[in-house]
Amino acid sequence: MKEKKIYLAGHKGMVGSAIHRNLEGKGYTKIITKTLDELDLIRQADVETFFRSEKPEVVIIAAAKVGGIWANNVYRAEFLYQNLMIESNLIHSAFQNGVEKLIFLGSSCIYPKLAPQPLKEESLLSGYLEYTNEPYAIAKIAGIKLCESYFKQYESNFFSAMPTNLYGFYDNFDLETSHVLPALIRKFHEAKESNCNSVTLWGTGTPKREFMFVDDLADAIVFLLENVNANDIYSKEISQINIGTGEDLTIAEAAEIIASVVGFEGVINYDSSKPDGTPRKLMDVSRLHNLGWNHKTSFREGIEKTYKWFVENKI
Ligand code: GFB
Repeated sequence: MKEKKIYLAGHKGMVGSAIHRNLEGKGYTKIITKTLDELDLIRQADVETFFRSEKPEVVIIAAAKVGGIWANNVYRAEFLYQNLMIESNLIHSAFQNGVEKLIFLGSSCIYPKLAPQPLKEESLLSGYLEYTNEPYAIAKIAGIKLCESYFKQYESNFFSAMPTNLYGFYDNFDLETSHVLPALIRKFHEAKESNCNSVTLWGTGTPKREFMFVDDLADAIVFLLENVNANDIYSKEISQINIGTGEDLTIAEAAEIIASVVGFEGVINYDSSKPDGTPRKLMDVSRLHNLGWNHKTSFREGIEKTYKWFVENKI
């Protein structure tokens, strides 16, 4: 696999940059990347021209329009349209140009809001989605089904991996559009630095989330690249494979740990006028474990690494 020409779509984002680091660390040298200025993945003709000229042998789709609960709930049309266009253009051009293997990334929000926990791959499409991220989830489910359909109709070696909530280096720390963990890191840091004695978080703090450090996710993706093919997934009557830690905690518990790492000792308040989102989304990762891969970074260790990076790079 190391001799293959790999196109890594979305290499500048938190996930893409982590996969890039992991590939380079393992000795991959033929990694093709394109910035948004060089290639707008929403423009089908440009994507087709790129694939015809570059002819990648492998494609990893880490490019997407992403964000936390507030961004998903507000920019609903952008999340649906942009993610549909990005995945459709990349998956179809990969098929047209005979790409040997493609891995598509989604998110644990594709599962029904109230599906039995932990979430099994088989529970996809078994119930209603969480309202706040329904557009993004529908786009990602469409991408999953597109990969599966190219496999079933043309035997394309295209499959999907569904990571749990992620955090780490190069995350988005904007307080409106970010996911919860970078928002908490920044809120506690700024409160500590300004000697403010209280921080207000969204919702009630009671929802549970599973969080994976992004470098572990990247390692899992490269593990799948080197050890798994589409038939290994679809022959098990599932459409995608879960990637997670198998452990979750409440937002309030995560906040306490982050406050402790940052050194914030004030009061944590909750604004229940803001949405809680889905009550829980712990993924069943037994299939990934049975394949021989496990995460390495504990929650506290990942937060410590991320906070150190935040202080060194974002202040
Ligand atoms: O990561 P997050 O924004 O999205 O987490 P989801 C939201 C949870 O954290 C909610 C609470 O329960 C929020 O009430 N929270 C508390 C906060 N304070 C904050 C804060 O300051 N900022 C944010 N963002 N949340 C996303 C999906 O769901 O998960 C995406 O919308 C994607 O599509 C992503 O699937 C992985 O975990 O609820």
